[in-house]
This record gives sequence, C-alpha cells and structure tokens, in this order.
Amino acid sequence: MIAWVGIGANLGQARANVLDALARLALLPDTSVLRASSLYRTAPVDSSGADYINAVACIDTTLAPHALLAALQDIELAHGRERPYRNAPRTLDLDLLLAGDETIATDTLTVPHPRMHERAFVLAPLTEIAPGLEIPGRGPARDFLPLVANQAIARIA
Ligand code: A4P
Ligand code: MG
Repeated sequence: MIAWVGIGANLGQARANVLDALARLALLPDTSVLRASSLYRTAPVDSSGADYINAVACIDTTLAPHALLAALQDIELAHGRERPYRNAPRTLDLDLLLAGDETIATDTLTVPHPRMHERAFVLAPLTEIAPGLEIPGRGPARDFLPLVANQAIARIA
C-alpha cells in the first residue's frame, strides 16, 4: 500500500522532531519512504503556541491501515507526546492522510484524513511531492490550495 503521512510539531526541537519522525518511518517493518517533502514553517491552525514545522512523507508499506496508525502513535510516544486537550501544542503529531485509494471510517481511524483538504500545512507539502494526487471522494489535492491561501506557510528546507 502507498500511504501518505502528515508530520507536524510545535513544541521542543520541532525541526529535529520532524526529521527524526522521517527517519523512524523508514525503520518501520516492511516499509520504505519513497518521497519526503521539504519542511515548512506554518502558523497554527485551530491550535495555539509557536509556529509549526510540517512535512509530508509518501511511504510504501505492507502494514494494514490500523497497524500503520498504531506504529505512527508509537513514534509520537517516543517523542513524549502528551494529549492534554485536542489540538494542543505537540512535540510530534503524525496523521495518516491517505492509504492508497481506501476510504476508512472507524472509531479510531478516518481516511482520507477528514480535515486534510482544509489545511495549507498538508496541501502544500503534499502537492510538492505529488502534484497530481487525488483525495478519494474529493478530487485533486491542488484544487483546494486556493481555498487555504490565507494560511501562513513558508518552505524552509
Ligand atoms: N484518528 C482518526 N483518524 C486518524 C488519521 N487519519 N490519522 C484518531 C491519525 N489519527 C486519526 O488524534 C486523535 C485521534 O484521532 C487518534 O487517537 C486517532 O485514533 P491525536 O493526534 O491524538 O489528536 P490531535 O492531533 O490533537 O487531533 P487531530 O484530530 O489529529 O488534529 P488534527 O486535525 O491532526 O490537527 N496547525 C499547523 N500549522 N500545523 C499542524 O500540524 N496540527 C493540528 C492537529 C492543528 N493545527 C495545526 C497542526
Ligand atoms: Mg493527530
């Protein structure tokens, strides 16, 4: 399965945490990182605290979607992620954006990620590495970029 993972951090060494997350994704069983976006500095959206560092990775994995989600949460925990409240500042957040062309709606996993098309911090890195990508059920990811043009974002590396 080809999967797309959104990476974000705005506490602690945010840039180092995002880079370490990319390294840890490559170490998951039967998984390889096919592409990684640049890093982006982004203003918090529905969240508070410092600017975020965001990136998106494309991985090839034999893990099933729920197993992949659990693996992503293990990486968050390795970075001391705490969840005091929804959208709290975080040392590391990993979201499963897309899992092939699957649509999943369970208590613990919704794919495509339900808010990904409303967020420049997802759409900009995603379309950087996959300009023609379709969000199942919604259409081309790049079609949503004009709708988030008001969200501050800058490519940093
Ligand atoms: N969950 C369901 N579907 C998914 C999925 N596709 N990927 C469940 C990941 N998790 C999924 O997530 C809460 C629960 O969502 C999980 O237990 C999982 O079973 P969480 O990571 O514990 O909580 P959260 O991140 O605070 O909430 P959520 O809903 O993931 O928030 P978002 O929508 O991810 O937004 N602004 C900037 N600039 N950059 C950011 O990276 N991130 C957020 C988080 C808000 N504002 C931001 C950024
Ligand atoms: Mg999350």
